[in-house]
Amino acid sequence: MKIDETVVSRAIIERYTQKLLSCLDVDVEIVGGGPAGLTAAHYLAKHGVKTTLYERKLSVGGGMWGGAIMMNEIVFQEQARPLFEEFGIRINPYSDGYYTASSVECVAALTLQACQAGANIINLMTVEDVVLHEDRVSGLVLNWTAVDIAGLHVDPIATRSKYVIDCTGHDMEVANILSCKAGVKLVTPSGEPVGEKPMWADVGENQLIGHTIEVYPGLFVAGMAANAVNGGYRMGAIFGGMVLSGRRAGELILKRLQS
Ligand code: 48F
Repeated sequence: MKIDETVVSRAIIERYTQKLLSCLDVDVEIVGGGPAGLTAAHYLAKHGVKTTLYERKLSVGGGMWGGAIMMNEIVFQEQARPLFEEFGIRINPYSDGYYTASSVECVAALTLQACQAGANIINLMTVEDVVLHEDRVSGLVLNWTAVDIAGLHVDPIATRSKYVIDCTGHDMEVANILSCKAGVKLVTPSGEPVGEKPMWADVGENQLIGHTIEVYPGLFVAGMAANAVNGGYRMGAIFGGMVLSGRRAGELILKRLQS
């Protein structure tokens, strides 16, 4: 077979354009492709929910790749074991109730499962704002990360969705944008993004499910963003809570969509 360069180019342009067009109006948009976002994307897509995940960087995985201090092993606790097993990850018991796994294998497995469940993952795209219609988050405002990094004055595009999940980690970017730009009150102790407390892994992990909530109509928070928005403790290098929180956000939204 003779390879025609223009066919290759056309295939990429056409297929990407089709994909992006199909993301303009969806059920759920997830901002951030760390462990929480990927788990939520997998859960929702698996249940037939039209889901898009936007990731600013070239690669999804967020803080998972580096384990802790760049040692690429992650630790999780007993409660999260069934989820890691469901993703097909090989897990190693460490000591009573603690498990380890390769961080690289975890990112690969979560990403593959989310894609194969039917979630659309759009990397290299930065969420720079939300669409706010009648006191409800109703979509996202997107621009290429390259435009953002270059500081170019180029207008963004906007999408529509029924729910958005802020999975942007410690920076809780979507909640911050909403609070700063719209000045609205969030369902947090202060009405604003509170900011995370110092490290207390046990308490932080236990707070996470309770902090995985709808903080404003149409906007859920999950993963580290959930603890950050609600003033929870950071839990450092343990990842069980991240996947459990991502799944929890998926469960809450699925219930809403079904009711
Ligand atoms: O930080 P990240 O991995 O968040 P997470 O899923 O997991 C937290 C853990 O990695 C770790 C921890 C464990 O105890 O505390 O920190 O809550 O992933 C967040 C992702 O969001 C992307 C960012 O590049 C990262 O991959 N992101 C952040 N802001 C934006 C964004 C944005 N405005 N638009 C698109 N992506």
